[in-house]
Amino acid sequence: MATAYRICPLCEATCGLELTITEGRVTGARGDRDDVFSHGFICPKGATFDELENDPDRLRAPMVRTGDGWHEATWDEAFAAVERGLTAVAGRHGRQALAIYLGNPNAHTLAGGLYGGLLAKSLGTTNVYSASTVDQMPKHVSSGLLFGDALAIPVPDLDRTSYLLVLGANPVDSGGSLCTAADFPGRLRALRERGGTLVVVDPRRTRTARLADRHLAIRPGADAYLLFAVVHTLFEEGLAERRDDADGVDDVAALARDFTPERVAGVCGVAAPEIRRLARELAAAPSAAVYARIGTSTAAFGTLTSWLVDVVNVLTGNLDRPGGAMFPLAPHRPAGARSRRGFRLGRWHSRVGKLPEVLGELPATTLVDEIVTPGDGQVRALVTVAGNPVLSTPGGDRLGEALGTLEFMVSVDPYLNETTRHAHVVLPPPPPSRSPHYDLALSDLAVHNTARYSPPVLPLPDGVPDECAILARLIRIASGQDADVDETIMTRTLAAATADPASPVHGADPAALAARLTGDSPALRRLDLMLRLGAYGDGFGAEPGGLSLEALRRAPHGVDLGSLRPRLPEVLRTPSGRIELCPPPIAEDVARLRDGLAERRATGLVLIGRRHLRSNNSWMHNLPGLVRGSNRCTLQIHPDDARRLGLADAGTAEVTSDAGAVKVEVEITDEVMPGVVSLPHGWGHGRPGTRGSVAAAHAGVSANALTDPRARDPLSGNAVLNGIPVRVHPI
Ligand SMILES: Nc1nc2c(c(=O)[nH]1)N[C@H]1C(S)=C(S)[C@@H](COP(=O)(O)OP(=O)(O)OC[C@H]3O[C@@H](n4cnc5c(=O)[nH]c(N)nc54)[C@H](O)[C@@H]3O)O[C@H]1N2
Ligand SMILES: Nc1nc2c(c(=O)[nH]1)N[C@H]1C(S)=C(S)[C@@H](COP(=O)(O)OP(=O)(O)OC[C@H]3O[C@@H](n4cnc5c(=O)[nH]c(N)nc54)[C@H](O)[C@@H]3O)O[C@H]1N2
Ligand code: SF4
Ligand SMILES: [Mo]
Repeated sequence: MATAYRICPLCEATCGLELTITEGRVTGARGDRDDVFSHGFICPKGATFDELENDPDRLRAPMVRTGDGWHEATWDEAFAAVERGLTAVAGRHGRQALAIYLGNPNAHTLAGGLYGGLLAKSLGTTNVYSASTVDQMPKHVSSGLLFGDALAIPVPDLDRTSYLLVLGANPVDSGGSLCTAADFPGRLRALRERGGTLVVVDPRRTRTARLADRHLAIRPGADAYLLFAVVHTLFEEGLAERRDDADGVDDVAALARDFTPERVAGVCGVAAPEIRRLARELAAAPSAAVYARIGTSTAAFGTLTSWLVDVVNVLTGNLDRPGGAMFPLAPHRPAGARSRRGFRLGRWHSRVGKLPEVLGELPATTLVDEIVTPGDGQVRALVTVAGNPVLSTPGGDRLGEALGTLEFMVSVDPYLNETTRHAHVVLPPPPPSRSPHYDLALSDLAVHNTARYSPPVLPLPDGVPDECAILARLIRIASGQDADVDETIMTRTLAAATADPASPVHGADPAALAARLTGDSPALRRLDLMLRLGAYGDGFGAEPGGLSLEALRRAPHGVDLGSLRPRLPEVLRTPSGRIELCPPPIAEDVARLRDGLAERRATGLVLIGRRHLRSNNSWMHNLPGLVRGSNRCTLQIHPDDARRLGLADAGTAEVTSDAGAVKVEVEITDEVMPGVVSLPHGWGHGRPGTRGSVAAAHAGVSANALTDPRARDPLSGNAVLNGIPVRVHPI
């Protein structure tokens, strides 16, 4: 028996795990007490890491589907089939007929971070889709417009703030998102223990809300109104701070004029004095941060809400100061100012719906239109990597049918699930213990700067590629070029660094530096390069004691790089070099919000989602240790609504929306506010051709049969997943 350390890849909290290895298998997992970031914290998902590793339904070899079903294939056979499939479609219909969907776990793997974007580019198509447009795209748009960098997302300085306002997030169950913080519950308790205040705005009294000083039950979709009224109050009461480095403050004040607390109270279901109190408390607190997440971004006003969060942080003087909302500095990022390229939206549009591009992507909810609508540029082949859009995106069932009509589909995924069952080739990455790990995406969002690297804990069988190698090979196939993508990138990076007078390697010989990179794969050499040229790097010797891959190998519990530090103006990439507090595309969208004030309120029920600690989107329902216990795919409804509709607890209800209908078990609880029902997403298993015996026995229904694929936030193209009008009847 041996122990090994590995960062958990299952949610954004990135806990350090201590794995037990017995006879070449992972047989147990617990929290690594010495981990510099998580200090021993673990949740039930991390604790079932061994079940995930050893799941008998997990694919161990590539699968190729022919007329008579699925066959195991060698890696060479499988890649050859992919090459034939993609080349044939591109030859017949052009590259625009190729599409790619990148799913959420790409944010949690080294492979996704290093190769996901490159794979999309290598296909030579604008049909690029990802889970970002059913998630956080509004935040990218608001950061892009405010700060000039879509990836510059401020996070609440959780450990030092004295006031935290949380909207539409339930980090006690989700682990936190766009705010990487292991042991979020402990950090929230610590906030209260040091005398700080926690306020949670959510239609449900979640486990996070239960930790709070106050819980404000808001009508779904109304957060932009609430925050605008906070902004209004800050100006009206002379509480708004004016920063020297922000433009557009007066324009924001003018826009906020109509949104008085009294006018928005009805829309929000939150009383005007409560809203004024929020504004006053945020302004008066020694430090404060507003943090909003998926309940606010997967909404019709997602971008406006994401923007207002940072507007409040700016106006209360809390942006970029300790205890406020701050910009992390990840170890693989170089410090210092960068070019002020700014951010542009809508550089191209989708063929069918004419929807604008954002960050090189089109809305995931329009992928189905591009597949089913004939004409030049119709999508005929699809690559999916770590995604299950059939369950995860609105209109998923229709998408599933459309996938069945594709001429070719390849999925990089360890499971045959609701999406990958439609593929012709499935390429399974090895279980996580056999791949190296470094959090490229999530280190940019961490509430404390650390550097942590996990080498593979167990060796790969001979001839089996890890996910980095799988994606690199797909890039070679898709681009039709033999050039090594890693070499190209490293050469380019070193050439730029050695030519840059501000770089520690200025004037050095690029080839000599390349020869000094360590790591036994191209992916790891690229990581080494990023770390060494990064903000805390060794600069290839220029900064003794600095970071490198080797240094991180010697620190299995990670390296602590300290609390977040103020970083303005270096993060700003707006052409003006200033914070653009009132960007024109956002200001224009305020008219839509204002119209909503005048609209007559719908009086029926609306649907929201929810997450459970023991679940992870659509894909961890096959682990017995996680699905054990009572049914979790229930429709939560308030006792008053249940009584009115004649619904019984544990009875069955039919839920109908304009998009579809499901039959589901009823759970009566006053955790949800009256007028709101809640159903978790990611269920609806047990379909023919899938392989997940445990998941099939806990099938549930898909919430995305009810969400409407046409409902989007116009600026970001993000799907609206909450606040869906529904009708509920007992069966
Ligand atoms: N256990 C577990 N952890 C996960 C995941 C999982 O599926 N399971 N998924 C991961 C992923 S992909 C993500 S993106 C993150 C998400 O992390 P979070 O953003 O924390 O996600 P949720 O737990 O869904 O919390 C969203 C909250 O928004 C509320 N809400 C719904 N509509 C509205 C609204 O209009 N306004 C307001 N103010 N609130 C609203 C819901 O009631 C819910 O409590 O979690 C990640 N972590
Ligand atoms: N109604 C509703 N819908 C939602 C949401 C909601 O709150 N409500 N949340 C949305 C959000 S925030 C998100 S992020 C999306 C998620 O949407 P998706 O990313 O499309 O879906 P997941 O369920 O996360 O599926 C992940 C897939 O990755 C595979 N996988 C797991 N680990 C790996 C790995 O290491 N490598 C590879 N190659 N594959 C792997 C799994 O087998 C699974 O097939 O769902 C969205 N859908
Ligand atoms: S909280 Fe997230 S990172 Fe930590 S053990 Fe659980 S799933 Fe893994
Ligand atoms: Mo997500």
